[in-house]
Amino acid sequence: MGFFDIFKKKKNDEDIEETEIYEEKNVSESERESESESESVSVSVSGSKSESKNKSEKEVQSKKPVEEEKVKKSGVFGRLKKSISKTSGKIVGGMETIFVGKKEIDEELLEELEELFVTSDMGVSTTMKIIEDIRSDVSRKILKNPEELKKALKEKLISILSMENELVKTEDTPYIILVTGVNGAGKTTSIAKLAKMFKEQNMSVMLAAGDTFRAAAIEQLEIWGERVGVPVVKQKAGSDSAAVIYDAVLSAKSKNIDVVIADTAGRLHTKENLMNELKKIKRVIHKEMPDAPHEILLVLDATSGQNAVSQAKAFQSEIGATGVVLTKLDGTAKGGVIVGIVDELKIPVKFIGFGEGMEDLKPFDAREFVEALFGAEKNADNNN
Ligand SMILES: Nc1nc2c(ncn2[C@@H]2O[C@H](COP(=O)(O)OP(=O)(O)OP(=O)(O)O)[C@@H](O)[C@H]2O)c(=O)[nH]1
Ligand SMILES: [Mg+2]
Repeated sequence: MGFFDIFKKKKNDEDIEETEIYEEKNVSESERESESESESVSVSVSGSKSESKNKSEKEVQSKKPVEEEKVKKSGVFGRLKKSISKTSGKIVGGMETIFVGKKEIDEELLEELEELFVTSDMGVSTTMKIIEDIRSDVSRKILKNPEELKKALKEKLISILSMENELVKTEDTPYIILVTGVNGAGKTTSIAKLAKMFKEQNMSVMLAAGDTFRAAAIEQLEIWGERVGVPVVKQKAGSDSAAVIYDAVLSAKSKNIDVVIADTAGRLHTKENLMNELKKIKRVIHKEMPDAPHEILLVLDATSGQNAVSQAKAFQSEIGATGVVLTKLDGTAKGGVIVGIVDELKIPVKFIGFGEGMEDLKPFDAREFVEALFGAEKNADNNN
């Protein structure tokens, strides 16, 4: 199943308008067949596009030609690796420094590692867990030297971060994503990046300017909407956020839009106001569509380190979150916070943001992230 296969197979295939994607993209017959083993169903995109009811599901998978995808992937991996170099320097560079000249794993080494992980924003409880595991493996002679320890730590990080993180699937359309988070976390920018990503998956997108607290927030979303080429539903500043988002849901329904991404305020007069507003938005959407919002994404700024964990705790208990978008991983050494977020809060990280550009957001992949952190090319690094 692909990350973006958000629509479960509908009960009645007749209801589904399939869109001929491959004709537009000029993909050869053989490429069509080699792609996509996923059994998910095609997505209703836009009524105006040509239909092809008799095409098999495979044929209408919204995927790009394989080669193009590969090139893109390796480009993204390179950028990811570069952009998380400060976090990598802190965690992996720090480990290298600790390991210099060490022939065996002693208590001093474990204490130094413990300090390194705590100061890398992984969080105290997660750090303690990792160190305890290592201590036990050392005493059972599973880990015998620092080289083995380094490999074990890498696998440990992958295993902590490897949490099921595909987007929640639904039989409904439109798919509703509510984007929350404190001000400045990167909500609006991430919404634009997400909209672009869904568009590239051949899904139609509509944005809802639910941050009605500031006029500038509405304008900012409109500008992004224009750049990405997606419609934005808005009202004037000061209007009811839930009403704006409700309008967007109705409008998306009537226009057969696939995905609605709703912006929300990051700050109101009080934190209580903010949480109440978010709860109201949830209720209003839920009334119209019982399974929606399908995703409540919490946007967290990696540069805020452990503060991001406290924010996540607050949003988690007040409104629930189906996933985290961790932004600004570029230019910070505090990216280790991702380990604490997943381990302590058990909220999956669904996307990571690593730059201000439109391409600087991607679905989170634990192994890829840790490989990037350890500076090794994915696949080139065989079994460690
Ligand atoms: N370097 C970097 N900057 C980012 C990233 N994501 C967002 N930003 C920047 O962070 C700043 C705030 O982003 P916004 O998207 O406006 O944040 P917001 O959560 O919508 O903020 P409010 O609307 O004030 O609640 C902007 O200058 C963005 O360009 C990222 O991944 N990396
Ligand atoms: Mg904003």
